[in-house]
Amino acid sequence: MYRRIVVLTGAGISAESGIQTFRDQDGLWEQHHIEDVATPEGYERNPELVETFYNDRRAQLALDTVQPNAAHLALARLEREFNGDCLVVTQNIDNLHERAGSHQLIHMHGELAKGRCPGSGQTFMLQAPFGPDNVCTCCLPAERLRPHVVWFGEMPLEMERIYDALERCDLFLAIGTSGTVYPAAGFVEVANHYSAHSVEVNLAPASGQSQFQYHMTGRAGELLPKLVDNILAGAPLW
Ligand code: BV8
Repeated sequence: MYRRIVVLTGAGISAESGIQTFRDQDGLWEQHHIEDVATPEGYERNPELVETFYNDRRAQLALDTVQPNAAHLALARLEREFNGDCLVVTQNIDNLHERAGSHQLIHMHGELAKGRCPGSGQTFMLQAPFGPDNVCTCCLPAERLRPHVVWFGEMPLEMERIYDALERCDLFLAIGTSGTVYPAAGFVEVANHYSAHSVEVNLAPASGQSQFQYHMTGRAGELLPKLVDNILAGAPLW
């Protein structure tokens, strides 16, 4: 039935792994001001505050209790067993998709596991928490590594590759994202424009003006395994 699938994931796919989302109850943006912790200006003003914000999230991700959930595993199974292209584009900076076994994966907003040299742009797997002593090895004098994270006002990563995949896909899935942040929130329009089927999986019922052709309401961990079964069986999704 389908040959090329693009899956966009947001914080909602990691919620069942115990990672807070941004805009749900007690979400991350309830405890922090976006402009203080997720903008270049905020980092400029108070790097320690931003480093603490990301060091705390790295520490949480390292907990044994935080593991890929059934939704991450279902997407990895889809990539393995689907007879066609399957690309996951995640807005999340956690590493749960990789740990579930996804390989065709783009982190369009960066990765918690990496630091970036502000001078050269080179990225490094982090060996220690962010801080004044965690510096690059590519510059003299060495520069303090910043989070390899796309902040508001910064260009998301691999956009050309993403738009190319969106224009060619015949199925676009959006899993656990509130569709509030651009350009990710605009991907469904591109998919629809190129006549793909568009399906949204979200805990909250679709708001009136949903641009998705089909909306599945419920937890991703519960709905995704069945949705993947149907895609693999070539069964109609609605
Ligand atoms: C850009 C960092 C252009 C990493 C994030 C002024 C200046 C510049 C740009 C702008 C501007 N004004 C507006 C913009 C555009 C801006 C934007 O969209 N702002 C919004 C607020 C209006 N976008 C940008 O700035 C982007 N860059 O536009 O660059 C440009 C052009 C030229 C030159 C230079 C630049 C960059 C955006 C990236 C920002 N970084 N994160 C980090 O700290 O994590 S955004 C952050 O929020 C996340 O990364 C994520 O992408 C985003 C959205 O969050 P969601 O993932 O959707 O999570 P949320 O909590 O919102 O929703 C969770 C959903 O899951 C809910 O719907 C819930 O119902 C559901 N759910 C919960 N549990 C479950 C579930 N679903 C299923 N199952 C469950 N169990």
